[in-house]
Formats: sequence, C-alpha cells, structure tokens
Amino acid sequence: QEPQPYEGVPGWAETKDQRLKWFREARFGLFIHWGLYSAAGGSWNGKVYPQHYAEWIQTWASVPSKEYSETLKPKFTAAKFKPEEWASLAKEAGMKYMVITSRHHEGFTIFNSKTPYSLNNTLTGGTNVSPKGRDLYGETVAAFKKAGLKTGAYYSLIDWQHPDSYTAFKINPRAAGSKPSYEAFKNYLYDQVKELANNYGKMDVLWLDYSSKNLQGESWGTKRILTDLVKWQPGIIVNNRFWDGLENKNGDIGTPEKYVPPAGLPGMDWEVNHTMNESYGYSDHDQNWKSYDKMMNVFLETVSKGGNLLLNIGPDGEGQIPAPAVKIMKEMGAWMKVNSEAIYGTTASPFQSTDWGYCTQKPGKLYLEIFNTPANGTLEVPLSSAINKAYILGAKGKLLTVKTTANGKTIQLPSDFSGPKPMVVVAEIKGA
Ligand code: FUL
Repeated sequence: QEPQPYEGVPGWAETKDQRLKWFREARFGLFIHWGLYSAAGGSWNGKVYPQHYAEWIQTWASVPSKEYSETLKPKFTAAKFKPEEWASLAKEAGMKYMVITSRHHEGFTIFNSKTPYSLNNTLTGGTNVSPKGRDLYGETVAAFKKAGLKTGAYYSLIDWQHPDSYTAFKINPRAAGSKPSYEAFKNYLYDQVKELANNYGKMDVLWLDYSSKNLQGESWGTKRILTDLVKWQPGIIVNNRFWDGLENKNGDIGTPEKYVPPAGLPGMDWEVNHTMNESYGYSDHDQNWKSYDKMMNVFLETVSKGGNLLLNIGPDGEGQIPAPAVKIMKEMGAWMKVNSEAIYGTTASPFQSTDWGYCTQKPGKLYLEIFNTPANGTLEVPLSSAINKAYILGAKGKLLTVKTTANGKTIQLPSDFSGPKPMVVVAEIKGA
C-alpha cells in the first residue's frame, strides 16, 4: 500500500473509525453541483458543448473569467431556490448526507468569502456569486441540517480565475514574464477552507477536488489544511482528492467517479459519485437520463461491494432541480421506504457475483436484491450455511420455500410480487 502522505497529522488517522462511523452506516448521499456554470446550461453564445461535464463550460468554450462572470452572474438568480425542498426530497429518497459545491473549478464561491482576493478581485469584482445579501451555500447547509442530514462542502483546489493558481493561465493569459505566486494561491485555498470550516457550524465532509501529482502533491498545501481542519472540525471526513488526483488510496474515502469499481476498493472506505444524466452541472442539452432501473443497479452494486453512493443533482441557475432527477429520486425513495433495512448499516456481499442481482448483509441476515427474476421463479443462492427462514422484505409473515441443493440453496419466489422493484428477499442464517 502507498504511504499515507497525511500520516502524523495529529487527530486524523487514529480517529478514523470514530469519524467514519456514521458514513459507514449511511450508504446514500446527495451531491449538488451548483454555480455559475448552472446558468450557462451547457452552451456558450449559442454553441452547444456536448461534453459530459457541463460545469466545465468555461474551459470548453475558452471564456476569460471576466466575460464569463459578467455574462452569467445576472443569470444565476437563484429565484426559485428552495433549499428546504431540496432537503426534503433528499430525505424522501432515503439519503443521509449532502455535499454541495461551495466553489467549483471556475473559481466563484456560493458562500460569502471574506478572503482578500475574493473581495478585491480586480478581474471580476469579487468572487461570491450568491445574489446580493445571500449565502447560498450557508442556506443549503442550514436547510439540510434542519432536516437531520449530515452536510459537507465540495471545494475545488483547481481555480480557473485566481491569478496565482496553477491552471488559470489557460483561460486568462498572464502578462508576459509575470510568474504566479504559488504561496499566495496556497494561502487563498487555506483561507477559504478555514471560512467553510468555521462559519457554518458542524461540517461533516470536506470533499476537495483535486490535487495532481504533476503539480507536486504538497505544493497545494493540503497537509497544512488537514492539520488545522481536524482541529476546527474534529469529526470531519476528507476524501482522497487532497493528494494526487482522483484515483489513489489516500484520505479517508476513495471517490470513484461515475463508475462502480468491479472489485470495490479493498482496504479503504469509498463512495461512488454518480450522475443521473451525463453531467454534474446543469445542462439544457444533456437529456440522456438514466432509467430508475439503471440507477438502482448502480446503487445496489455499489452498496453490495461495500461503498456509498453520492448521487448528483445539477440544479439550474434559478435553483430548480431537473424534473427527471426529481422523479428518479422519488422512485428511489419509494423503494427505500420499504427496503432501507437492506441498505443502512449493511456490509458487502459474501458472493462474487450472481445472475439475479446483488446482495448485502447484516449479522445473521442476507438481503438478496433481485433484478433478474429467474423464469421458473427459483432463485439459486450459492450459500452453504443453513437458511432459517426466507421472506420478502416488508412481508415477514409469508415464508418462502427454501431447499438445499448440490450448489447451495434455492428459494422459491412469489409470482405475485407487486412492491417497488427490485424485490428484496431476506434470508435469515441459522446459528448466526
Ligand atoms: C471532477 C470535476 O472535474 C468534475 O467537474 C466533477 O466535479 C467531479 C465530481 O469531479 O473531478
């Protein structure tokens, strides 16, 4: 295993089990991408950028930061923003936590930052884009806390407009001969995280995105950030993008992006972040919505391999969540209402793979999530331990017939199942 670059940060590695307790039980959270890009909706000056990441529109269209913010600030109105509705939708879906983009790569915050650069930014006249007098990040976090969910901030280490950042020069050409001050940029990152961690009460997750090996790891100053972060927020969970990109085993949690790792991520906690269409940020042009069935497959595959799902929504510039996303979340919620016992607090499947679906477990119980019902209604379970009883989750009174075969067990499924799909069979294991 790679050495943890943060080993030795007091109050971090040794508190891991304690800090991750709720996360390991929660299994399901909401990711929100909301910023100026939401008001662009995937096109610039009439040209559609069909790439999957609409929140990258500034880069796709190569728009200098001044033009970008002057065009989008008036459109990013938040006129229909109702954070308490977002929170109740997440709760209805069965989600236990929420992470929102406090600042994405574009460099504009939706929280009130008093960092000198943010206030005096000569290029764009301040970087907070919340409509006057508001703190959209703070309002969102407060609403979700009120609804009983854990909350956290996505915060981008990449910044396309800060004159001292590593990446801004691509869009905002530097004056010939001038050199960025990486120290100033590191201080800016530190100061903004300090604000996020100190101005909004308890913070449960800091989701940094992302440092890169090519830019020499610690030159992002993330060790200093973590050292103080655990003092400000002793319960904080940090992801692996503090250090060396997207795919590494550092931090508290791994962050596979838009895919479920086939074998999970052995040896670490992890969370798949996934979209329901193609983009994280809102796009008028991305109507490639996945089906409820597909999202449930992603969800159950993830949980059955031991991970959490952080499911993304991209509200538009007015603060409206696209209707297809609301629909999927409500359908997932209807399933969770009956079946959340097969999710919360469960651990990974004991089976490599099955033809019929996925499996999660708790001591003494297996939960079989059935996506493909066998034609004869007989479910084959490659299990040697004896099954005490089997029933459909939510219908404990009606026992299913279990038989022992050469390959394990068979369970006879009911032919009249009418609940939300996938059907979940509970198998209680004898003696466990
Ligand atoms: C990536 C970002 O570049 C994407 O825009 C998105 O935020 C995703 C979750 O992480 O690294």
